Amino acid sequence: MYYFIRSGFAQLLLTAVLALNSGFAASAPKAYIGNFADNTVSVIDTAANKVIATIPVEQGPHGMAISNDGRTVYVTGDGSSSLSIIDTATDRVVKTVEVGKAPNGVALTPDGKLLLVTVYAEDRLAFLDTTTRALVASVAVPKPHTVSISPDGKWAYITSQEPGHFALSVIDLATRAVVRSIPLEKTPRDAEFSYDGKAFYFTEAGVSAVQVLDPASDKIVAEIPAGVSPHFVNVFRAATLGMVVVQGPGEVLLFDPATNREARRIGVGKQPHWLALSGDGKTAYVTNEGSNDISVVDIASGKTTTVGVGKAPRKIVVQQASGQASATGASVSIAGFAFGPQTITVNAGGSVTWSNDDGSPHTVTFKDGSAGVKSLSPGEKFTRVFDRAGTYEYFCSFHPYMTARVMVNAN
Ligand SMILES: [Cu+2]
Repeated sequence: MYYFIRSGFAQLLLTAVLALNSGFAASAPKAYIGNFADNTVSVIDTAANKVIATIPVEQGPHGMAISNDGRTVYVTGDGSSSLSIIDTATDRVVKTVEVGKAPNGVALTPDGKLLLVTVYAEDRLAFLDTTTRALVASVAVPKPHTVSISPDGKWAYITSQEPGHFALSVIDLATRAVVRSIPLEKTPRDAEFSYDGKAFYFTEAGVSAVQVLDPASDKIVAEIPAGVSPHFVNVFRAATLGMVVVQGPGEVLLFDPATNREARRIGVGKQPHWLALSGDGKTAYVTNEGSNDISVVDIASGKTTTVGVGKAPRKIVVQQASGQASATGASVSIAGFAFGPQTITVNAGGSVTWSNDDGSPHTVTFKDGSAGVKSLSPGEKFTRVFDRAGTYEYFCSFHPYMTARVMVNAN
């Protein structure tokens, strides 16, 4: 009898633990969608495909970016002069920053230290320090619309929409100066570097094809016929095929980046605007500006699920960390006496590999005393698998100011 009661108590404890675990699962990757016409951001739980929060932001949410650790979302208010900064832990705006009139596109540098903001009505590109959240620089660019940064962090390409002088403005991020301008005949729309930086894709108003530019020569090397009004285009790290959002027919066009040939098409909602990919590369999230919803696309099967959001959804970002880790294994680079990224997220069972890309030896020492590495020489690697959910703080015992963490999500 006593044993029986004990057993019942154990079961109660187990239930409590399971409830906690499902709480973790519910906070797995979220998607953030800017609703241009009602000045809100819809938050979707990608596990349930449900809107779990609606966040008021500045007028005309337009450009969006998410930090590498998935903790911060940046949204410009096209009809304002502000940038809203959302903390994804609470799904609230934690700061509104004055950046200049009619801010459009945004992009984070690969190290996450700077956010570049195109300030359309003031003909300039603003640089925001993401730590202090203060503007630190400004570079003149006529009617700047979108901005894309090369994966090596050296260049920013900006679509410049000044009538009669359409161009891609190229900015050297080390000197923060426009170094050249690539003239275009038509108004440039979206423009993106591929994940490996080998190609640069862009679309133009009135042109039914994607332009493929070789960033080494700044020459257009191919065109991908897309149909009426191609808008967003990119080639993501986690997917083998490139993706184009085609507004006229309401489709996602998939293409082979090696040949620039069409692979297939998947129908989505009305007047699709933008696309974000899950970290594992399996699911695309497409905003449908004309039907006030998003299409959740299973890329392998082409099956889509529709989720209603606010009015005129345009941009979308999706938390990447956990999924990306499970697909490719997460990696941390030790360079310049720092761990990068400082927070890396994996799913339980996922691995993290540290590479010493620095000139001196370092350690990976966990505060809880669990398995790390006592000395990692330049060029060496260390991998650890994380089976249990939790936050693992670590540092370098040679240089204790070098601190970082691994966050492990429950599966
Ligand atoms: Cu060190």
